[in-house]
Amino acid sequence: MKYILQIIIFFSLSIYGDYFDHPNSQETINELIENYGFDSDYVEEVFKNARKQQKIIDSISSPAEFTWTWDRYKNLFIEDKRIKNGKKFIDENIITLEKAEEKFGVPKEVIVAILGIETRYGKILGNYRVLDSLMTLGFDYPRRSKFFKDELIKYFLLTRENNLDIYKIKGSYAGAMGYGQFISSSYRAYAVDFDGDEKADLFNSVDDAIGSVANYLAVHGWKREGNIVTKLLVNDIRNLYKPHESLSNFISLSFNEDGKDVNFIGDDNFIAITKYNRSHFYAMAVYYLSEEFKK
Ligand SMILES: [Ca+2]
Repeated sequence: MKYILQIIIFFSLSIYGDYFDHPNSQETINELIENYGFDSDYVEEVFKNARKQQKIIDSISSPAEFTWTWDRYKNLFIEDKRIKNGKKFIDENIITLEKAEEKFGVPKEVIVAILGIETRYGKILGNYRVLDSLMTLGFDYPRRSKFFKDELIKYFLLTRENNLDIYKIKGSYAGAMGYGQFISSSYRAYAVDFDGDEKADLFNSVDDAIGSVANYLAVHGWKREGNIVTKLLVNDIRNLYKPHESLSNFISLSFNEDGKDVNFIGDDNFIAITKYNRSHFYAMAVYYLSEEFKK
């Protein structure tokens, strides 16, 4: 009897532990109804159907980019299968990739490296309902609550504008979606239609995904023909970058590779990649993977 009671309590909590009555959600609920014109019954239903997922909070608290060593991170992303599938992806999408390279100035290898690192070229789009991720992080993760509450509002808008099912879309623990793992605000701002059907669809259109990644980088400072990183053979930036070249943005980087410190200069295009994901590990992995495709 006691055991059955525990089961009943467990299921009650998981069914009724919704976000409509959550003490932190009221302001966002009002904003959606009053500022953005969503129907109050619809908002209530959506908030009641969202689920808190502890795994989401656990995952965001220890991201690989900031807890792993560079060697471990690099080995995860720069490996044979991902390289082989990336080359295959380039062959299969060469016309679209060349069109994107021409229009946005971003090399095809870089676009494909990002898609490969984000989702294995669209194979793994994430297992969390975006709705649950944004509610959990918006209302139960105080450290970044403002950011994720804002993304939740953008998610409501995105699903309305693009006629998407707000309950069904899945993504990363942080609410990133589709081939290139765009969060809602990025999707609305930088996704482009690149296959000509007048809709930016980052879930089903490979062409739109390719164009949107390139557009994102172009908007965030990518320079056509620019550098990503330069490996330093001497540990002295001044020998390479003379004052007359000071117009270029760059950052100095140091990575421990196989027990040795290796120094690089990260140039404008490295910085542009960090706007996609602010981790230096991430940007360096994109660079390494893109170079593998050229071999
Ligand atoms: Ca399209």
